Amino acid sequence: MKPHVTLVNPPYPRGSSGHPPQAPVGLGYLAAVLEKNQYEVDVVDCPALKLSHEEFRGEISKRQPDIVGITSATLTYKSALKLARITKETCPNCLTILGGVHVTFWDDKALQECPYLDVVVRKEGENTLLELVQKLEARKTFHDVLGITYRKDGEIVRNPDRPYIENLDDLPFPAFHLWPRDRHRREGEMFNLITSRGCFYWCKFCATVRMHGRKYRVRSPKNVVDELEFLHNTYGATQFTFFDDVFTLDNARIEELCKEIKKRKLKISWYCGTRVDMVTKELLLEMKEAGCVGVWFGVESGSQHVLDAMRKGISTEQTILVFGWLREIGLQPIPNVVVGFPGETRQTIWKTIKFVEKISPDDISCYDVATPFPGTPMYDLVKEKGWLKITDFDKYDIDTPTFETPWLSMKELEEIHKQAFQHFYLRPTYILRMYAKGAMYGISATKRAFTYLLIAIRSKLQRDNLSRDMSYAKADLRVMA
Ligand code: B12
Ligand code: SF4
Repeated sequence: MKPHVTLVNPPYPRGSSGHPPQAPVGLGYLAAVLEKNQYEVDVVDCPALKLSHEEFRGEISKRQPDIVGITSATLTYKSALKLARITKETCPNCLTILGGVHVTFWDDKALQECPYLDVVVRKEGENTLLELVQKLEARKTFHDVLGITYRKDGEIVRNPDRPYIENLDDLPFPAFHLWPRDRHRREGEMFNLITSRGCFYWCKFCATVRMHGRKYRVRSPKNVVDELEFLHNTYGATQFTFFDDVFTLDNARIEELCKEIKKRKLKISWYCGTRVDMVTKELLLEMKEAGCVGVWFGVESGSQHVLDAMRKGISTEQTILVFGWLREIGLQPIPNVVVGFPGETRQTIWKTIKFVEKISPDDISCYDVATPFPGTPMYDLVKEKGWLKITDFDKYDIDTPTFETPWLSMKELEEIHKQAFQHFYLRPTYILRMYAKGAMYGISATKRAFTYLLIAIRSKLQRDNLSRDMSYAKADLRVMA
């Protein structure tokens, strides 16, 4: 009999900042590959359905799968382990598998920490999961499957890595039809796509490049636009986000992609993210003509010294230049900024705050708190130096300081992180500008600025969890849009 597989997105830990529900593309690919091979697959997306761990127990008992595959980032790791326990308590014969960016670098520890977990899948998961399911179906041992870590006779065994998928066009489109779309629609429907995997760069805080490889693998423009068209025709989708780490790493590919969108006359709008040294003004113009409305950039810091320490490989001058181009062209520039990287001082963070205000975006995506994710050189450094103070992964939500250095305490970082938001949104020039934008472009720009302004004032008065409020506000604003 063919095994029945349930894929699970775990609940966020209580108190951590939430997100509007979004179908995880990684799980979507895993489900699509299994479906393509005629396996029965379903999905339990706990954040989208607002399911607690106990409610998950009911779901799994109803479904009685043969295999449960759970995804997790560092923040949801403990939550994922809880789901593995509940699964084994409810279906003792079910094989429990955990995959994703966190356990790729925490594989042996995950198996030590959780006796209810059978297998960890490291790095890219499509072919590894498929092979595991095929082995189970054939009643063969899975012990020779590449890319897994598992327990054998009480010992933990780590098999060699599986080579990366070379041609991403070979993959089917993510199985979004398995997601609770009503819920997504209510939250303002935005479809996420990934058109490339891996990166050439080697930033010290980045887990992704260590996960998906230091080689840039891409889908062809035709394959990407086929997916856009499919989502448009099937679900009426008009808004998309390309969640690639460096969407424009290959400029020629993006030019071709834009031409293909225009050729097919797709009436869509989209966001993407990239690096400031990977765009030209001409490319940005072409992107705008093809429906691009905003681009977020890893600006990271306003201090060249900190950028160099991160091994980011960009200059603050490049950021100023590119943000100028975006404003000229009429694209929304969104900076991603990290505060508290090892070596930061109060002075360098204030330099960053001033820098962000100088490049003057309409919104800041967020000021992330530097968080040492396992698998990154930053994690190794703070561990080795004895700076790591918070080892509870439920707190790794990029809003909460987790380590302190001789130059910056966690208390100082927490304070300055809050001040950064307040400083940005409470500037009279900003308020006036957003008011004018509202007059010019409609009420939503003013509404957005006003909401953030209220949050900043409230947080100044109450000193409460500003970041959580910010992400709830973002969710609310999407519903209002
Ligand atoms: C889109 C995105 C989001 C979206 C959607 C989440 C999602 N899971 O898709 C939103 C906005 C909700 C989000 C939220 C967060 N994110 Co995010 N996000 C991303 C981003 C940009 C793309 C994810 C993606 O689609 N990748 C492409 C797919 C193909 O790869 P994948 O997800 O890794 O999945 C593959 C493998 O991991 C594996 N796999 C994954 N799960 C499983 C399960 C099984 C059973 C198996 C067998 C295999 C397997 O197979 C998949 C297919 O090959 C990544 C960066 C990146 N490039 O991955 C960051 C990233 C995953 N996010 C990150 C962070 C920090 C967060 C937040 C903590 C931020 C916050 N405070 O809110 C939360 C936590 C989310 C969570 N559920 O835990 C970090 C995670 C680092 C870490 N070690 O935890 C990343 C790596 C960014 C970075 N450079 O640091 N995120
Ligand atoms: S942060 Fe971005 S540019 Fe740097 S290594 Fe990671 S994916 Fe590449």
